[in-house]
Amino acid sequence: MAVDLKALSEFLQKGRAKEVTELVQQALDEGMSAKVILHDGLMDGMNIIGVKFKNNEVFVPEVLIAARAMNMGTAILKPFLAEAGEVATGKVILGTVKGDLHDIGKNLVGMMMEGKGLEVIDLGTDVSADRYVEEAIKHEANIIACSALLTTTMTQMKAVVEKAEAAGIRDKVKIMIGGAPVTDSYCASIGADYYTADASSAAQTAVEICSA
Ligand code: B1M
Repeated sequence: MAVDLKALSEFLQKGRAKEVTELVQQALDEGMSAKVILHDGLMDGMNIIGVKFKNNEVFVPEVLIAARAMNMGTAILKPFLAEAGEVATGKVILGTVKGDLHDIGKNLVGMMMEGKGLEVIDLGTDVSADRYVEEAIKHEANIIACSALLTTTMTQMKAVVEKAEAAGIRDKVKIMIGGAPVTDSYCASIGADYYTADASSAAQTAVEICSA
């Protein structure tokens, strides 16, 4: 019987990692597209958790176990999320900004970029502006990519732009930003180079930067 993506979403909401990974694998085995599994199963579940979290119907521990199940599910999808098409070369320093521990969106951005052939140096979460810049210099990166999920931490992106300027690398590195509270106008206001709304367009933009 075909995998029920609603069931996948519900297992994710309950943080049932074992069932989530089994259903993701089964859906792939049945030939379902990785994008459909991601959007209609895993992300659907995480969106529902987000609404419940906001309404105080679930709390941090439940969200954490759901996030763990999400990361385990997306890890299985990783090789299949790579879109066919152009393959680019270039280096990206990726991380979630200082004070911010949300990593699911950032991980998706990394997977999509790797799928396009880019080398991604993932610094993880809670990354200081200094660290982004140090690593960009060390690896001679083409791009610094910053993710933020909190209105209180997105301001760190401005610090990254300023540190890159102060270190004299601003003309060598493009700064990409994204995450739920981030917008195009915020990007322009802090002097970053590109805002993209989702992981797929982030990867596409990174390819265009590296091919230019
Ligand atoms: Co948090 N949290 N959280 N949380 N959490 C949000 C973000 C929130 C909107 C929930 C809510 O109130 N509805 C709210 C933020 C409110 C605000 O600032 N406006 C919130 C809050 C308040 C908090 C805490 C402060 C709660 C507390 O402790 N009282 C706390 C902060 C901790 C910290 O970071 N210091 C906190 C903690 C957590 C957990 C640890 C429990 C957990 C994170 C676990 C983890 O990531 N490993 C968590 C989660 C899971 C969420 C929600 C439910 C889901 C986020 C997520 O992973 N979404 C979230 C509610 C929501 O978003 N609906 C919420 C799925 C993911 C695929 O989407 O990350 O948006 P997203 O990524 C998207 C795009 O944004 C984009 O691409 C992805 C899609 O393709 N994108 C980029 C992301 N980065 C990009 C970079 C790019 C380009 C695109 O270029 C570089």
